[in-house]
Amino acid sequence: MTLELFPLEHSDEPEAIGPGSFVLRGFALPYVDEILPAVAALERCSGFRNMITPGGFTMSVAMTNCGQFGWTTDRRGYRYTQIDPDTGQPWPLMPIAFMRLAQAAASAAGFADFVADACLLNRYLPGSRLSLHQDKNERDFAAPIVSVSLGMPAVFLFGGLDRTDKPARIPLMHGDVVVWGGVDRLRYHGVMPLKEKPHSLLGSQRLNLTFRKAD
Ligand code: MD3
Ligand code: FE
Repeated sequence: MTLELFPLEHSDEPEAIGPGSFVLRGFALPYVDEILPAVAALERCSGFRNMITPGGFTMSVAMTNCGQFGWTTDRRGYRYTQIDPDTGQPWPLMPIAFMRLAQAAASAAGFADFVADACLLNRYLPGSRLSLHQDKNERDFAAPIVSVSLGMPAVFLFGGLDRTDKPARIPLMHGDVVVWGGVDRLRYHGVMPLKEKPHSLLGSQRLNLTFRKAD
């Protein structure tokens, strides 16, 4: 039997939170020094903005995208576009470091050959939240979604396939990566309002990068 010196502190193994979902604690840490300047560069082309839902509400999470496709919402609905509606230009190219991180994380969770064609970047400020929803604007639910958490910690809500299923609460910290696939791909999920606990590197914000195969 192996000695578990710090059983609650750390694990190098993917931690299953569902039959097809795995938390990789700290997996993105070696990539942070490449990711942050890349985010700063791409947001100079396509800046973070608070989008409007089809119901007319302004989202508290600010979003932008990179890659061939970007997720947007306005009064006309939720969809993926190749053009940033704010600039009239294509979304910024997906940085190579983003591609490598997404592919390595998917592979570590057992999803081989994941090639993301879309990366949605979510910026949370204290109080920002994401209410329970499903991600179903992608064409093919066979591919997983890879999400990277940076900056302030958040409590992720992991529900079921029915909106009324009671969600599990999963704390996500700076550097954590979650891979969501298989039978979990259409589970309801959300993020609790962000608490003010400034992060040493990112200050009073949380950044989440979600890699998808949209097309
Ligand atoms: C679970 N973002 O952008 S991680 C989203 O932290 C979104 O910003 C959250 O939900 C965030 O749509 C949560 C991403 C995530 C994405 C897809 C999922 C979690 C998922 C699909 C099924 C289950
Ligand atoms: Fe989502």
